[in-house]
Amino acid sequence: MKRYETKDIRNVVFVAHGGAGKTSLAEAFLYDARAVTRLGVPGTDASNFDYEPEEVKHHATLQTSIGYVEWQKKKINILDTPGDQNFLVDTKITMQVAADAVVVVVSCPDGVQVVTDKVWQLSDELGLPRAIFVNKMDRERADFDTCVADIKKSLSEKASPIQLPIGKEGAFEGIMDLLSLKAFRFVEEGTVMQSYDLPSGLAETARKAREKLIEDIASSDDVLLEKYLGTGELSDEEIQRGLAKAFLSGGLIPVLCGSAGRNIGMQPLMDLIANTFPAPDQRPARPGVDDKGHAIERSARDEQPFAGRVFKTIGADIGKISLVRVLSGKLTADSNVVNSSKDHAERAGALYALIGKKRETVSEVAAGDIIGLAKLKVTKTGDTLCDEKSFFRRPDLDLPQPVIKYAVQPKSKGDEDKLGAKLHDIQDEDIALRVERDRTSKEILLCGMGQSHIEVTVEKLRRLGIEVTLALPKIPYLETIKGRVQNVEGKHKKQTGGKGQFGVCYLHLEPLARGTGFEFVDAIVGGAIPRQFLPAVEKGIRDRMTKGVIAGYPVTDVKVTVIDGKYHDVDSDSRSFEIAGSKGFQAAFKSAKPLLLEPVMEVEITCPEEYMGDIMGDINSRRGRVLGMESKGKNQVIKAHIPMSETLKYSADLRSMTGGRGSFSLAFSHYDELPSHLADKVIAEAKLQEEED
Ligand SMILES: Nc1nc2c(ncn2[C@@H]2O[C@H](COP(=O)(O)OP(=O)(O)OP(=O)(O)O)[C@@H](O)[C@H]2O)c(=O)[nH]1
Ligand SMILES: [Mg+2]
Repeated sequence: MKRYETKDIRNVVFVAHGGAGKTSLAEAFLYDARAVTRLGVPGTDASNFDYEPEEVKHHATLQTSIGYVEWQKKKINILDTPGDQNFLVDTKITMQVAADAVVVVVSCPDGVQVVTDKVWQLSDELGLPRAIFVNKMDRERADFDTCVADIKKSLSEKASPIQLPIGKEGAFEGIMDLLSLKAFRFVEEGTVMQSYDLPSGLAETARKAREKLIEDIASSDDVLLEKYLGTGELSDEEIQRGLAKAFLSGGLIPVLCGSAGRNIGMQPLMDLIANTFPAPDQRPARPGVDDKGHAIERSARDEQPFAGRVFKTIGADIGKISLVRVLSGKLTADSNVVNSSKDHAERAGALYALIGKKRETVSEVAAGDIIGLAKLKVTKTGDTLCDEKSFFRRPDLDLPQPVIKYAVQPKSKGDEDKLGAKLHDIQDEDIALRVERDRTSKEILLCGMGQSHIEVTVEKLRRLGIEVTLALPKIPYLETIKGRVQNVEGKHKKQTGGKGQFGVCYLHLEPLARGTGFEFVDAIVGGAIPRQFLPAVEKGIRDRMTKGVIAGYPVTDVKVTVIDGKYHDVDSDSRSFEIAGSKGFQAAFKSAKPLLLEPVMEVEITCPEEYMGDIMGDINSRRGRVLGMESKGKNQVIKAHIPMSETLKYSADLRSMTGGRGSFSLAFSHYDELPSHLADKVIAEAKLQEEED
C-alpha cells in the first residue's frame, strides 16, 4: 500500500444495534471502491470483516475488524464493530481509541434500538462527530419519514436529512441529494452511480426538504445565519463549508439513506466521509504523561515523535497482530519502539495495512493512520507504544466489570494446563473476558459481559481443541461465630507402643469485627505448654480455619486465646500440638454460635423509567436493599446491595425484564450474615458433598 498523508486519512467507525447492516455497509464500501473484486457477505465465509468461525456460525460480528478503501484520493479506514451487547467492549474501545468520526447505522424498519441508544450516548461522551445512515430502505415497512422522526425524538433534534429516498420498500431504487437536487440510481450491481432527472412527483417535496436543510446548516453558524436571513440563500461554497463546520461541532447530524444489502447509496456516504469528515489532525490532541509523569499532549502531526495505541489484538492463536492507531508522528517499518504502558522495548517490524485478516506491507505510515503490527512481545490491547527517545503514555482503558461468571472445567482430565494456555490466547483478543481462580474452591472462573459472551468463549475453546463444561460458580461463603466460649479443651493422645503422641491445650474463642480476619493470643503462664510448641498450636488452628468447621468454608473474624495446656516430656511433639489446636478450635467453634457469611454485591442498574417498578420489586425478592436512585439522561440509575447468590443469572433476568434495555454492573461490596434457613441448606449440602467424597 502507498503512504497516505494525514490530511487524506479518514478514520470512521460503524456502530449500530446488531443486524442493522454495519458489516454489509463495510463490505459494499470495499466492493464499490474496488478494494476487492467480489462483494463480501457478512456472517459467511465470503465476508472480509466477519472472518472468525464463530462470527460465521452466529451470523454476527463479534469483534472489531478493519479494512480500508481509497475514495476521492482519501484513505477511508473502516472500523466495523459488534452490535451485540455482549461484545460492545470492543465497540467502545474502537470508538475511543481509533475513530475520528462515527457512522451510526439505523435499520429503517426497526428504527432506533437499544444499542443505537448506547453507542449514541458514548459518542456524545467522546465528542465524536456523527452521521446517520438509514439502512434497509428496500425492506418491507421501511418508511424514511417515520424513521427520521424516531431519530429526532430518540437521538437528537439536530439530525437533518441530506437525502431523500426514491421509491419505497421493494421498489426502492435510488437517492435524491438535497444539496444538488439531483437524483441518483445505482447500476452495475451498485458499483456505478448514475445521475438522472428528479422524478416530477418528488420535485416539490425535495425543494421543501432542501430549504429545511439549508436553514439547519445556517442556524449552526452566526455569520451564515445572518446572510441567510438577509438574502434567503447561501452559495454552494457556503453550504459546503457550513455543513463541514456544523458536522464537526455536532451542530448538525447529516442523515443519509440507502440499502447496504442491495448496494444502493454507498457512494454518496463515501463522498461525505471523504469531503466532510475530519482528518486526524482536525481532532483534539490527546492527553497523556511523559516519563516523569508530567501531563503532555500529542496530536496527529508527522513532525511530532511517534506514539500509538493498540485498540484490538487479532489472531492470537495463529500469529498475533496488534491493531494500532497512530496518535502522533509517523511510523517506519523496522523501528524500535517502547511499550510505555509496560516499560518494555518492542520492535515494530513489518507494518501491515489490513482488510480483515488479509494483509499488505507498507514501509511507512503518517500520523493518524491505522496499522497492524505483528508479533509484539508484551503488548496488549490498550497499551501505548512510543518513540524510544520520547516517552508518552495514555491513561489506562477503563474496562467495565464483568456481569456474569461461570466455573469452567475441561471434560478430559489432564487438559487443565492446556485450558489455561488457550484461555490466555483468547483473552489476548478479547479483553472483556476475565479469567479468575476462586481462592476457596480453586475453580477456574470465566467472567464475561453476558451469556453469549461465555458461550462464544466455549465455542472458541472447542475450536482450539478443548471441550469444557460450565457450571454456576460456587459462592465463596465464609464461616464465623457470634458467641464467645471459654476454656475449651483440645486434646490429642495416642499410645501405640513405643513413643506416644500427647498434647493438650485450652482455648478461649471470641468473635472479631467484620473484616478483621484472625488474632492469636498466647496467654500461657508457667510453661503449661513449652514455648516451642505454641507455633504448632497456632498452625493447627490456622489449617483448620482454611478448611472450615461447619460447611467447609474458610473461617474468619475470630480471636483465639490459648490459656493453658498439658504436655508430656517424652510423647509431646509439634504434630501432637497441631492436632490438639485443631481439635480444640473445632470444639470451641461449634459451641460459639457459628454462622455463615455470604458475599454481597453492589449492583448499579441503568434502565428506562418505565421498568423501575418491576426492577425494584425484583431487587426485594432477591433479598436486596436499594441504596439510592438518580436519573441520568433518559434513564434511571438504581444502586442496590444484592447477595451474590442472587445475582448469578441477573444478566438474563434483567434482559427479559426490560426487553434488553437495561444494563448493570456488579462489584463485590462486603460480607453479611446468611439467614439461618439458607445457611442450614448450605451446611446440609456440604455434609452430603463430604460423604460423597
Ligand atoms: N434487505 C436488506 N437486508 C440487509 C441490508 N443490509 C443488511 N441486510 C441484512 O441484514 C443482516 C445483518 O446485516 P449485517 O451487515 O451483518 O449487520 P451488522 O450490523 O453488521 O450486524 P452485527 O455484526 O451482528 O452487529 C444480513 O442478513 C444482511 O444481509 C439492506 O440494506 N437490505
Ligand atoms: Mg457486523
